[in-house]
Amino acid sequence: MTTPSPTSASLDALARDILARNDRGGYTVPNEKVYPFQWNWDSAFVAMGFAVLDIERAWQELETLFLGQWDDGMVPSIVFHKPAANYYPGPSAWGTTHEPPTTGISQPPVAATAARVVFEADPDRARAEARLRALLPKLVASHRWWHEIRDPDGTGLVAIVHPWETGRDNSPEWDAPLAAITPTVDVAALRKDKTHVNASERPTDAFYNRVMTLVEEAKALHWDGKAVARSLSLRVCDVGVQSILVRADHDLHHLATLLGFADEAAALAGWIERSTKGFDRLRGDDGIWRSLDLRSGKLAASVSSGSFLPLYARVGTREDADHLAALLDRWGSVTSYAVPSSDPFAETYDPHRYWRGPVWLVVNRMIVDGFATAGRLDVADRIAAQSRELVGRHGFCEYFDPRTGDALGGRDFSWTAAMWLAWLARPDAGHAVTG
Ligand code: 9WN
Repeated sequence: MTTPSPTSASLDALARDILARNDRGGYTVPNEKVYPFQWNWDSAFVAMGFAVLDIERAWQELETLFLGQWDDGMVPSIVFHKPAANYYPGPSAWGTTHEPPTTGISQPPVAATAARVVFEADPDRARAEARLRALLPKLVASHRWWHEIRDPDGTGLVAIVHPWETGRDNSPEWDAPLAAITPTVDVAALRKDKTHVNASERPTDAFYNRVMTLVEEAKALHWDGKAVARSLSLRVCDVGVQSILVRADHDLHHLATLLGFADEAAALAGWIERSTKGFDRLRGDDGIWRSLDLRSGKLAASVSSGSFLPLYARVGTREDADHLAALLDRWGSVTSYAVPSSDPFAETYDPHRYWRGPVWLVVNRMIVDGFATAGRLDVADRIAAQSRELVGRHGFCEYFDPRTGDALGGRDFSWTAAMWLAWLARPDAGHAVTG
């Protein structure tokens, strides 16, 4: 006897239930066991999910995230609103001074794009304008932080100084930059993640020792933004963060113009122009965009799901989209589900280990937007159909095996549920995340 596949309505109900269970009152934890705090880009995607359920709650998700914003504009990767013992590195490992406690690094800036989604979904125009008016200066400050503190020489390429800032933590793109670091700490025994998730699906101890070495370096600089940007042992332009930022610049520019924030709109227009040109330096000889090690000057040896994101940033032409579609077809000859987080033909590929192979639906959401906008609706539809099938067959897990679709990582995951509600359950909602 075969198990009947769940209906769209029952998946909707499950997704709503996951968000309700992971709601901590004003913010949502990505997963109650593995990640018990508020994460930056998770919350932005979750706000898109709430936008179809409860607009008030969607605004709150973003507002609560910005309670963690630093004076220099940075929005941290994690806000530790309440203590929880089951995560390492928790507040004490970071040595930062903000209240509520936070990490000292950021994450892909999806928040402005999410704010546009929530704003456009809000049926109460007066409320929407009031909420956005309050949030907009904070969003602009966070973009200024990326474009100025993280690009101190105005090159048009923003730097990440820690792999966790990319959100694609252990992607093979960071292998070479990380290999240049001599670990000064051994944190293997402090890790909690391996008690919740199979160790073969998580980053290695060697990775953790190096990334925590970077945290120690930043602590010694008292987390001074400019000093951190210039002198940490890792400095990379992640094609993913660069793309997500430029896309969010476009969304924020649209919102600033709409609400009459003229100076902010002008600043955003300047950043968009400069950063769009920056993408030229990220192209490999084969025309595919890659991350760039800003210390060694070398492009990443491997191609990742991040390489598709310039289309989401509205960078590139139809020809670029065709070229990337052909690459995806090649990857599809050895996988069943798009988009593997890393090149399945590379030696570094691992279909189970986190960002070295598995499929993540939030990244698929952005890649679909990019292909559709560049005119490749066929590719966008195919990725969306495969994403729908992943959830229907394997549930709302953190990430999926690109060959079998098997559920990996944490279960009952907030952003996977949000992507169902905001995107996959609504095939009529269009392909683009925003306008
Ligand atoms: C470190 C919460 C986060 C995501 C990241 C994902 C993972 C954390 C970890 O979980 O990172 O920030 O401990 O592994 O890589 O993208 O935001 O879901």
